[in-house]
Amino acid sequence: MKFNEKLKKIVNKNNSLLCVGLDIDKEKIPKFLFKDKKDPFYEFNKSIINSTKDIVCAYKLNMAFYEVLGKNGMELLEKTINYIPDDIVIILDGKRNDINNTARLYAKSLFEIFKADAVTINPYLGFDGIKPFLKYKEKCSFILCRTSNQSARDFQDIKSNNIPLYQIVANKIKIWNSSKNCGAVVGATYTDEIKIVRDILGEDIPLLIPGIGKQGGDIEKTVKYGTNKKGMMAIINSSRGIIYAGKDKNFAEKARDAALFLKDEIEKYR
Ligand code: OMP
Repeated sequence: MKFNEKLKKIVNKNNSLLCVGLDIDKEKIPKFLFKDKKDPFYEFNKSIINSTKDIVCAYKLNMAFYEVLGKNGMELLEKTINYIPDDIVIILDGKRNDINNTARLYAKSLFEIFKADAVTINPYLGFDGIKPFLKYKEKCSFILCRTSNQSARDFQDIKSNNIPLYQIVANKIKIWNSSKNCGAVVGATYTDEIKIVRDILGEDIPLLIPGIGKQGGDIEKTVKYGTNKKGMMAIINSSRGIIYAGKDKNFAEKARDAALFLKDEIEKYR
C-alpha cells in the first residue's frame, strides 16, 4: 500500500492527525522503571504505545535518542518498531542525507532494515542525495523545508531571486513528487510559513509538523494552514509534551490524557 493511502486509512480509523514522538530520554523517563524492570526503555515505549495506539495516526522515533544508547538502542528501535500495530504510520526521524552512494545505504537502512513507512531527510546536498530515498515508491520521504527552531532563519530565509530558500525547497518537493512519495517538514512555530508551504505544495503532499507542545507552536493555525481542504495530509507531532506528561506509576495514563487533549484540540480546528 502506498504511504498516502496508509496515512488516510489510519487518520480515518482513529480520527486523528496526532503523531506521538517516542523520543526516549533516560533523564526524563520515570525512575521507578529502572528499579522494577529489566528492559526499562522498552517497557516505557510499550506502555506509551498501549495507551495511545487508538488515538494517533503515527509514531515518530527520532534516531538520536536510540543511537545514544549504542547497540542496545538499535535493538530497542527494532523491538519498538515491531511492537507498533501494522496500520499505524512509523516515521524514522534521522534527517539523513549524503552523497548519492552513501544516501543509498541510509535509505536502505531506514526503509528495509528498520522498516520505516517514512523518514525525514535533509535537502542540503541537492537531488542526487534525495533520489535513493525516492526509489522507495511505497514509502514517504519528508524533506526538511522550514524547521521549527529559532535558527531556521539563518539559511532558510536567505533569498535567491527574491524567493526564500525554504520556498525554493517547497517548489522542488513538488517537482520531486512525481511518484507521490514526498512530504515536507514544517515547524508549528512558523505558522505563516506553513500556510505558504501548503499553498505551494497543493492538496496531496503530506506535511510533518513538529513543534507543538514543548516548543510552543500554535495548534489552531497549524491545523488550519497545514491540512488540505479536506482536513487531511498533515501529521502533527508532539514528543516531550505527551510522553513525559507523568513521572509516576500512572505515566501511561497521563500520556494518554495529554495525547487525547491534543488530539481533541486538533479536531476542533480541522
Ligand atoms: P518535542 O519538542 O519534544 O515535541 O519534539 C519534537 C520532535 O520533532 C523532535 O524529535 C525533533 O527532533 C523533531 N523536529 C523538530 O522539533 N523540529 C523540526 O523542524 C523537525 C523535526 C522533525 O523532523 O521531526
